[in-house]
Amino acid sequence: MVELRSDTFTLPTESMRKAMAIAEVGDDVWDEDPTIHRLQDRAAEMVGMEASLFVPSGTMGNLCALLSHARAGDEVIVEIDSHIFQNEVAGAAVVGGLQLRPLDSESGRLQPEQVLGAIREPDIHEPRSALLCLENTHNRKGGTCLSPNQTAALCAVAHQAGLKVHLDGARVFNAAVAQRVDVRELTAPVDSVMFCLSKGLSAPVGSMLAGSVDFIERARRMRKMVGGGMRQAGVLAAAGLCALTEMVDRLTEDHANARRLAEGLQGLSGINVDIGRVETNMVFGECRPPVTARHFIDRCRTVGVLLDQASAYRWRMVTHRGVTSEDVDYAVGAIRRLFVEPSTAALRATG
Ligand code: TLP
Repeated sequence: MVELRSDTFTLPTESMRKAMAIAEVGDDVWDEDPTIHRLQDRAAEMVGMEASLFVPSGTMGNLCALLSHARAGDEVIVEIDSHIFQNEVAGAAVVGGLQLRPLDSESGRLQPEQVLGAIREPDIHEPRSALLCLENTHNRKGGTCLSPNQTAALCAVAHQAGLKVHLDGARVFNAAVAQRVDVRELTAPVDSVMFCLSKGLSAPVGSMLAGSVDFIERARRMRKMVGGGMRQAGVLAAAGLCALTEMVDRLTEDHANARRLAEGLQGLSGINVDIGRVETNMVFGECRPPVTARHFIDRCRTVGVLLDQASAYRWRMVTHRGVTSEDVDYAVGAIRRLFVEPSTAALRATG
């Protein structure tokens, strides 16, 4: 099977398994796990922040960030297709009493004027604008990148009006590697950043939330509140340390494979590939009605290619360490054959 559903399917490396086996551990709720301390120090340094916190998932990292920056009744500006708005089970509203204000964008890049227009003046009738959330890379808009300049311009507008900025940087290392910039150029202007160890970086579990010492102190309480205080989790942090030291540079391979995949799938009569948005490790595309994404995905599974559904007609493929360029060539060949075989005439007939 060629696993293109998500980079969350990456398996831990040999060196991670070894590091996990010998990790020194302690009770992290008591802040006494030495391996977690090492990971938190290293992560904070890499993204240029004062401190960081190991959290079980990206979703919990984002939630702790929102709860630490804003209070019930506040408004949080988000991009309409952001993970926080679309894929986090309304946690900000349920747990935090926060109102999310979604703004649409072309390819996931909010414009500073648009953000400025959404920031509220103090008014007794209105919620307080407290926080702007960015997402880099932007998942549902295609794995697209915000540049250092775009990030800085958006932060300037928010900061000027007294808002904080949180970056959902689940794949911020993909963004940095793709743009050949130090990740700090993408994180320096924001007040907090969450990034995932468990996606392209291949660790089995965990994400990091980074920011100022004060912010991380609040986030630590929030993590405990939502049940994310873990005990001897240094076994997981050990894998996270390997992820940060050994897995960042190789992300370029995933990006090259995504491009190879997108180019290979171009020109088929039944699907459109969003080739213009392939900037990192994701390839999105659309089926032409009446063929639905579900139908296409089911057919691909029969030839050993697994992909993910994004909406009724849209699908997503994600490259990662578990997918080689040979796997990509196999997937392209197998999918192309689907469009010409008589048994899959339904796909062909849509051209
Ligand atoms: N994304 C997952 C799914 O939830 C969609 C994936 O397969 O891509 N921010 C962004 C931008 C994400 O893409 C994700 C996960 C998260 C946050 C949440 O991370 P986890 O899964 O660790 O809670």
